[in-house]
Amino acid sequence: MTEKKKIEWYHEFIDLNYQPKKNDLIALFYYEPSKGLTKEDVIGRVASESSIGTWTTLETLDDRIYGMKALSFWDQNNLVKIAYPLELWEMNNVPQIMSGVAGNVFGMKAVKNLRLLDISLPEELVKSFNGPNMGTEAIKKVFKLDNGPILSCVPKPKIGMTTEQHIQVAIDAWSGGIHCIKDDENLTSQTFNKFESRVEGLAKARDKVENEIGEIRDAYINVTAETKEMERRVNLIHDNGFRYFMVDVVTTGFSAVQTMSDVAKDLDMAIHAHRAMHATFTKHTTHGISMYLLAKLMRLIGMDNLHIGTVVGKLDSPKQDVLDMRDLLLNNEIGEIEGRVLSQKWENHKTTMPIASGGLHPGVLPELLDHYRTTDIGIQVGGGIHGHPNGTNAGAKATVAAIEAWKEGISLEEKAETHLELDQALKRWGYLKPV
Ligand code: CAP
Ligand code: MG
Repeated sequence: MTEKKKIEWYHEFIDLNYQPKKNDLIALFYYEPSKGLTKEDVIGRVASESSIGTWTTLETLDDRIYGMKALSFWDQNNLVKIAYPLELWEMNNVPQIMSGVAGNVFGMKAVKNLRLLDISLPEELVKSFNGPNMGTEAIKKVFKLDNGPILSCVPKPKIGMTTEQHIQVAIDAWSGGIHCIKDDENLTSQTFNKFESRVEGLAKARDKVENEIGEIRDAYINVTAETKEMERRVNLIHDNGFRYFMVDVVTTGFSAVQTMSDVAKDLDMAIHAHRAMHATFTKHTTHGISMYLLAKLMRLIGMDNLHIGTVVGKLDSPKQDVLDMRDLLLNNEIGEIEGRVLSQKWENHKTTMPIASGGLHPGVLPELLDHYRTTDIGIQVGGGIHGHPNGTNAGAKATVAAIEAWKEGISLEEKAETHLELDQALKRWGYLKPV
C-alpha cells in the first residue's frame, strides 16, 4: 500500500521562536479566522500565500527555496507579525511588495477579516526608493517663508466652473493670503475647464498677483490621467513656472505614482498627493489596509505633500491615526508601538508634508493646530473660504487671521475684534464641526 502524501504544510510557516534578521521585511496584520479554523490555520496561511507557498506541498520545492519562506513569529490578540527574507522583494518596486504582502491573502476563504496595519522596511529596500524631492523643505525653498503652515484653497463648486471663473477664484484666494490654489480631485480636463487653458491662465494670473503683493504663489494643478498623459501635463505645468503638481495617488496607482516621482525629481518639482478613494480599503478597522501604511508607501515613493486628515473636519480621521501619520511623515526614525505601528528608519529620505483638509473653516483651525502641534503642515480650505458671506477674498483673509491668532496665542474672538472678515466667518459658522 502506498503511503498517502501530506498535502497541507501551512503550519510550517509559523515559528514563534524566530528572531527576525536585520534585513527581514516585517508585516503586522490584524486577523479573524473564518468559522471552524484556528488562529494557527490563519497565520500559517497568510505567511505561506504571501511568500513561497500554496494550498499543497510541492514536488518543485528544494532547500534553497524552502529557506525563503515567510514566518509568522509573533501572535497576540489577533495580531500577527510576519518576517519575510529580503530576497523575496524587488528593489524600488512598490507594486511587487503589495502583490506579495497584500495580495491573495485578502481573498483566502480561511480568513474572515484581515487588516494590514504596517510594514517595516529594511534599509536596503528603503534606500532603493527616491523619497520626496522637497517635502517640508518647500516652505523655505519654494515659498521663501520661515515657517508654515502652507495654506491652500480648493475652488468650489469642485467641478463645473469655467476656466475664467476658476482663475478669478484663484486670484481672489491668492491675493487674500492663500499660498496655493488647488484643483479638486475630480477636476482634470473637462469641456468647461480644459487643462491647458487652466494652466496657462493660472500662470498669467499668478505672475500678476505676485507682482502686486510681492509674495510667492503656486498651484496644485491636478494632472490625474493615463500615465503618459500625466507626464505631458506635468511638463506643461513646469514650462509655466509652477513648482508643484497634483496627482490622485490611489486612483492612478502605485506604478504611475512612481513614474511621476521620477518626473518630479528630473524637473525639480514637488508632488501634492490627494488620496481620494483610500477609504474604500482604509476605513474599516478590521479589514483592509491602514492609511498609515499607505502614507508610508507614499513617502517612500516620493510624495512631497499627502492628505492625512484633520480630526476636526468632515471626513473620518481619528486623532491617533492622524498623529501617528504626522510622526511617520515628519521624523527620520519611528519607534515601534506594539500592535499599532512598527519601527522604521527613513535612511535620510526627506519628509512628506502632512496636509489637513476636508470641512475646515476659520473656527476650527486653532483646534486643528492644537492637535497637530507643528506648523510644518499644509492646511487646505475649500467651502470654508468660498462659503464666507463676503466671498472668496474675504474667506481667505479670515483663514489667514485664524492662523495668526493661533500663532499669537490669542482667541479667535479677540482677533475678530479687529478683523472684520474673521468676525463675519465666526458669525456664519462659529465652531461648527461638519459631518
Ligand atoms: C476639501 C476637499 C478635499 C478633501 C479630501 C473636498 O474641501 O477638496 O478633497 O479634504 O480629504 O473636496 O472635500 P472642503 P482627505 O474644504 O470644501 O471640505 O484629506 O480627508 O482625503
Ligand atoms: Mg476635494
